[in-house]
Amino acid sequence: QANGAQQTAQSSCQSLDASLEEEVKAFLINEDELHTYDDLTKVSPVTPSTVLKCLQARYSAKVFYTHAGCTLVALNPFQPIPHLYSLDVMKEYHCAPQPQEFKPHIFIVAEEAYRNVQGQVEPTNQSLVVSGESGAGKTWTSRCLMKYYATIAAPSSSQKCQDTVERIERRVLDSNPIMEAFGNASTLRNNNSSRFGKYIQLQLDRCVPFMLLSENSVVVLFEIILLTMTRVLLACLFIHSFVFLYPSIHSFIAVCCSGHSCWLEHPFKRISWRKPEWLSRLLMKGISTYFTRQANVQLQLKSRFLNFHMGSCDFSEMENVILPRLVTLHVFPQTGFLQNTADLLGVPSEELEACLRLRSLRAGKQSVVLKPCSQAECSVRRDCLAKLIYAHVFDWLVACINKSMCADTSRWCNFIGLLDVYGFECFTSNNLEQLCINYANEKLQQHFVAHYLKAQQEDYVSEGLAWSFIQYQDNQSCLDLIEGSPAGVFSLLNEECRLNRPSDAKQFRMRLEKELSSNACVSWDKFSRQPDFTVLHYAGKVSYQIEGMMEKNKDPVPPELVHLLQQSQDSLLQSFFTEHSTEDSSGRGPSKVVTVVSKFKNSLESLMKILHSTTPHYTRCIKPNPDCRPLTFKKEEVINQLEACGIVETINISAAGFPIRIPYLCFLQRYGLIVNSKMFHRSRGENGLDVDKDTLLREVTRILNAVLRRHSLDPCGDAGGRTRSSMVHCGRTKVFMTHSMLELLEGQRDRERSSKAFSIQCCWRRHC
Ligand code: AD9
Ligand code: MG
Repeated sequence: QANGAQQTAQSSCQSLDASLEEEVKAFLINEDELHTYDDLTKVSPVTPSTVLKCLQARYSAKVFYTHAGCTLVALNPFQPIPHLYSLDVMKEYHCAPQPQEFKPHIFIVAEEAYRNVQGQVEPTNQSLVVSGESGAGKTWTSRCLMKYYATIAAPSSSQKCQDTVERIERRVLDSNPIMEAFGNASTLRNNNSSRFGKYIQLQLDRCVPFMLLSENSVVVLFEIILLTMTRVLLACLFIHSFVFLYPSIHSFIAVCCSGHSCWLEHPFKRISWRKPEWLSRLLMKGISTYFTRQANVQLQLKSRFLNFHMGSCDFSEMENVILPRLVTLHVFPQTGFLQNTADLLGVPSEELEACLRLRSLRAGKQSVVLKPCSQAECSVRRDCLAKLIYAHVFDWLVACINKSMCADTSRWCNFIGLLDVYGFECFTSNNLEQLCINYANEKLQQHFVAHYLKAQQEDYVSEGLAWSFIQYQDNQSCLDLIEGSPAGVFSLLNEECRLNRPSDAKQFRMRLEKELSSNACVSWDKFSRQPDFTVLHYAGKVSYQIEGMMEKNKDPVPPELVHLLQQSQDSLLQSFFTEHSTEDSSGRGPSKVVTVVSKFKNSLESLMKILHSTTPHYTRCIKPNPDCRPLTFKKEEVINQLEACGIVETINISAAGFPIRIPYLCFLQRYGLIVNSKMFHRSRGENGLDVDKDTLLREVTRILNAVLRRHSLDPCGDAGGRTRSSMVHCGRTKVFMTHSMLELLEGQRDRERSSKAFSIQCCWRRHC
């Protein structure tokens, strides 16, 4: 009898434990099950380390996508996973009535945006914002998204439609290798690193359903909004890493064309496609002449600098070859090179030499004096010429692609925009490039936070909760520090540049300190060898060197160079500079300097305007190890990125509100035993619980009040102290609470359970 009672007591405890464990999984962390958490916000408690553990477990289980509330986290597998992106998978997500119920995937994001943009009632423009550090997979993800849209647009019906779609798909996808060829480079962090930010609009004609595309109903519009950076970044690459540039910018590797076909020599693969019309025009227009007049020079360059794979394509048989003048210009000191470069540019060699070696100074009103430049100044001029041409070629290429895609901006279209920008950067030495990049990321972070809070707000409002109690850390003061006017780093930098006096880094640092030290986001290291300032970004601290910042900001273009290129025999090159003003015609001095940071800020403002007018979808790409090794997860690497891309910040925001949300019935099932609720036992019974919401709410409130009273907390929530309202709120269907309230409930529940187990044991002993 005694044994029987003991067994009954034990088994009832065991079954209680087993069923409770089931519920624990619903909202408390269970290490063995970590990889099954599809959404990081469900991991509880939500801390950087639990998030990290969860991602690691998923990565080991080869699960690369995870939701984080309204964000998707994408871990880079660094190896092809073909089945993940197959045609069948695309169709599955596209055809599902509720794709959100499927496993997290980039296609869920794509499909959601696609359905929103077509919304029958009120279609809205969509933005897919892909962020992450260099090599994390942003460009890959953007390509995936474009492929998805190109694929799902394929109609099942007529052959004619099929052909049209294939053409569209080809046009959309072809633009990628071309843009990458001209705008990507091999860097230490990523051998196909994008050196420009792009916002691609997939436009959709409102009148034509996406599935029945007419030829012009979907177009790609490239908005290289952050292109200004190209020159800045190139400047950095040129000056500091001569070696890295050459085997890098891929266009300088090759676009090889012959007849109707062309090949792009990509670092990983050779891409061939039918020569698009724009490229034929480009070639006919004679851009090739810049690069090809001296075939022997190219061959020399090829063998010397370029990782050039010609494959089956015979160099001498090529109709046209495009190679960059940048490369030719950088081997300038070689014998005969001046002549070759001048030939390529279609300008007299003596004039080219004069422009590079001599600076014209105005002496009085009429006369001009020519002053020889130092060797360093000559190099700056040479680089400036290269950058200038490159920037114009890039702009022009983008315009060509847009034209070939039939982008009709005048027609009202809905669009899905893809944003692929450079991520937050922090190197040992940071300068204006990093300040601009990190400023852009601050702006995007602010946009994200505002959007995320809005989503939270909507949840609270639909649950009938007030919103005002949410407090969160926004990054406005960091933005004020950078873009504030008149006292902000950019304004002060511009002011300094406009004074047009020899730059003095130490003096400028003193000025910054005087004007900005009231801002808590900046700090000063008095002992640093180089003058610098440290900014506390949302993603971490970054120290910026002041030396060289002013020059980079001015990014001066010697007027002599522009005049020279305006005289070029090549009509295309000449056309690049027809509108380029250097001086006002009266000769009263240089026209107003438009600095790099002003241009950058303006580009960014246009981008933000577009983003604000669209519904955003965020994807955060994570690079799991620095060496791009397949399926390798380095915790330190990932946690840094989680912080840098704001996932931890997102968690903090959610922690500032009521991150724990438990439906009433679940709550009752778990904590009902605290007040020995009858409903608790019924809710756990076979027939479940069938009560109205008010009764449920009353019972939930009884439990909450009991726990609060036990801890001498005021359940009525009056002013002062920790009141109930600051820890828990009851919505229409869920209980919203803080982690500390959860702890109180859990503690109380544990005590109740052990005292119950104890009384069962006592009862059993008494029985004995
Ligand atoms: V940068 O800021 O332009 O330097 P991205 O764009 O973030 O950088 P990219 O998309 O170029 O990185 O990805 C780097 C490499 O990771 C790619 O070349 C792929 O080899 C690899 N990658 C990224 N995502 C995936 C994926 N989903 N599956 C397989 C991937 N490989
Ligand atoms: Mg990229």
